Amino acid sequence: MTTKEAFAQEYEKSLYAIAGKGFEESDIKEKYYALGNLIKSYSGELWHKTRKKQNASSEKSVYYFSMEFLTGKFMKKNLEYLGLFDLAEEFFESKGVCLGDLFDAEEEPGLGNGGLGRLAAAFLDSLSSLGMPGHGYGIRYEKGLFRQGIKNGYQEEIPDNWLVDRNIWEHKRYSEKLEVRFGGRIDYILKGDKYTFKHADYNVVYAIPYDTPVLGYKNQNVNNLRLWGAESPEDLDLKEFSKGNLCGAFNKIDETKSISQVLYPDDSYYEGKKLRLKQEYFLVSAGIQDVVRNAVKNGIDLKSMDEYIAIHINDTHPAMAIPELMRVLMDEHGLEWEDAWEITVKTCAFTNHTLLQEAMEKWDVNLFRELLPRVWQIVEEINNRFLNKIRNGEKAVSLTDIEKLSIISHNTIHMVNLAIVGSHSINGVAKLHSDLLKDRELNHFYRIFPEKFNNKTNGIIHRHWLLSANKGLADLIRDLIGTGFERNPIELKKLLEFTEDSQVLNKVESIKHNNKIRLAKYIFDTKGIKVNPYSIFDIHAKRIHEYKRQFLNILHVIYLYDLLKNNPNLDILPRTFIFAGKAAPGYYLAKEIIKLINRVADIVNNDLTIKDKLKVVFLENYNVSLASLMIPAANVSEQISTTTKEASGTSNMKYMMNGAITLATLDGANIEIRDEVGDDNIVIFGLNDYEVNAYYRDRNYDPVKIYTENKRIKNTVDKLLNGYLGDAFGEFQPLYDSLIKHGDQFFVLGDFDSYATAQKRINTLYKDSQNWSKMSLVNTAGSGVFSSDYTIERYAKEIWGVGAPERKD
Ligand code: 26Q
Repeated sequence: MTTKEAFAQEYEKSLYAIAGKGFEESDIKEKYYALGNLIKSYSGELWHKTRKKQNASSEKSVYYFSMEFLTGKFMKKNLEYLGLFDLAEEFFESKGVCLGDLFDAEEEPGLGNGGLGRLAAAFLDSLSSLGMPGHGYGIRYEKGLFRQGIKNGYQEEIPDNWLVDRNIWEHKRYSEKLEVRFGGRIDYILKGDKYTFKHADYNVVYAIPYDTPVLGYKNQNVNNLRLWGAESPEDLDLKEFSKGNLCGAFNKIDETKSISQVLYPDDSYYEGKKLRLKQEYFLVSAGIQDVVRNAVKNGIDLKSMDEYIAIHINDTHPAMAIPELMRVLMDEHGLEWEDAWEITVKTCAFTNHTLLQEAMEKWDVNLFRELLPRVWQIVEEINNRFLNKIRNGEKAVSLTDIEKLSIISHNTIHMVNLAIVGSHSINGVAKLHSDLLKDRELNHFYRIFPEKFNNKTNGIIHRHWLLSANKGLADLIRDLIGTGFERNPIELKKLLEFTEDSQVLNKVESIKHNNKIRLAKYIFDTKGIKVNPYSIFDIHAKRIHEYKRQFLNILHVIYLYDLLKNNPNLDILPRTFIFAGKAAPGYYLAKEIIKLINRVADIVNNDLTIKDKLKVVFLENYNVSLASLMIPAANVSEQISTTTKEASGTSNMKYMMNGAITLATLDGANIEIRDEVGDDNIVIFGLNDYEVNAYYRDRNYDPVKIYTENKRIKNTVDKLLNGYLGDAFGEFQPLYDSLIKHGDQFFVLGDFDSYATAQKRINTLYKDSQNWSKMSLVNTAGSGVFSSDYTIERYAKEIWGVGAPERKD
């Protein structure tokens, strides 16, 4: 693409343009901006060409609507995808600067909470890398997910001011701004013999697009991630200003801007907050208006819009895309209800990411109607027509079913019902999850619309988690099976030929060891804790939640520690338990779990009598960058959610790809991982879905009985209260109570023995290092099926009706 000399010259120019400085005078941030700017000049031309090609073609485009896109940093990825990484590295090395320092200068956009946001980013990457026209719509939050600090063992939330300097990757396109309308009233106007609706007295918010190029992997394709920022059309209030009320003069502007101020930090608990509703409608209205505007500009007849456009709704958060598309088609383009409805259902598809009842979105009718009067009317009409249809349909539907199916009931709008009724497809994100949706949670809908339900197991970007994050392993794989797996990760299966090759197995072990040394250094630099890279690195990193059961893990650590204290010569291999993850700021018990982990870490790490056989580390501020350092260093991947609670999980796939052994319940995609690698290469424990469901059904789970009858469990749990952990003020009483007084909703005690046995098995397996490396290699070999490229190919074919380019195998 470019030569070394040309690159050097262009970089010099870019530095002048960005900073007005030469190489020696400029600081690291300026060097970073200049390189970002240069990368943009390369990708910009490809972006332009892609757009031209897409606008001229009749190929169907996908628009992925999501309240979250957790992209991670851009610089390293863009260099890799343009094939410029080596050149850039060489150039900066020759100047005595480490390219990694430029990567460190980039602020990481934290525009997502966890799995759902990361999946959205993976899908954009795959769409672009497969050369498909697929674009993202989201919100440009001024403040991303809070940064996590730890003070006295407790989580501290620090605002994430990621835009405080500048974001070199985005392009503000003010001239393409759109109006989003809130509040006001609806007037009915008779035109001929037809009533039309006129929205009056509303408040306007400007939606300003900020575009970021999404590069495909070495394929010249560049798609778009369009994030909307809210601005006020009003200037400061001059009346207030001239009265000297400076604050009052800015009130309205501030209120408007607040829509894109901050990402809600909850990922599993829903609260009906007005600001969140405003955010969701803001995204949906701007996005839908933009899609339709583009379609019209490209000469698409809106009556056949579904042949050219697919809209994907990432969980219910953007489900108002359905009534909003109806509104735009009818009120702005004059379509009749029936036509608009047919187009809407054919265009929209929806993914569900959770079975947790407390995470289901519901809106209070009064709040909704006041804020979105026209959308409310449309939702009400959708519901009336739907209920009429099923009442008069062929299938008999009971009254209880009608109540469950209704979009509106008890003065509440049920967003999942709206999403299903208004889409042609609803999918879960792993086989078990999709089956539970059909058979249990949404069975009432499945009986009416069986054809809408399908499964699309999640996927991950192997380009990031293997090629980029674990260069050592990627190089070994290239030596063994060539480069085909880079574009076709299923070829990783070829590694199975080497499972008896001790030279290869030794290399697998030494690559893992080097990754562990790298993580150990980070742990020492950030926490001052010395960990032994020869110990088993056992990692549990994800959002902190009762259902993800970090509590079970740390209770087991307490048990192990006690065993060791009583018998320092106990035959166990040295183990380092590493945790990371953020708790929702309002989630009291999750924060207590963090405190407990840190307390146990303090005690264990400072106890000389156990001879370094146990270390516990809590790494702060888990994000994509930290995950990229941790995952390649893991020997054991903790995927221990209460069965049926984790819809899929995606970190489970990243760890196996990097050769960690999964310690898991048969939940979410863990089941599919087991199916890939076989029972010998994974360690499974715990209640299965039948047992969990039977407990829920029969209400006969009795944690108090387990506690009183099982000495080992009682001894361990009692340590939460009896001063063993040096807690003078009954600090851990709420955690104790969650098990003993409040019914242990997540079966921590029910699974404890089985977990302890599984951990013992890990210990035994690790003793045979050749066999462990073999298991590790089998896991990497089996990980190819979890590439998000394949997931996207299935969405394209089975949901969107988009022609994915044929694979050349
Ligand atoms: C909803 C309303 C108000 C405020 C916040 C929210 C909200 C925000 C984020 C609700 C849920 C989320 C995120 C959910 C999530 O990340 N779910 C995970 O999705 C992954 C991708 O499919 C799955 O692998 C995980 O199993 C699932 O937990």
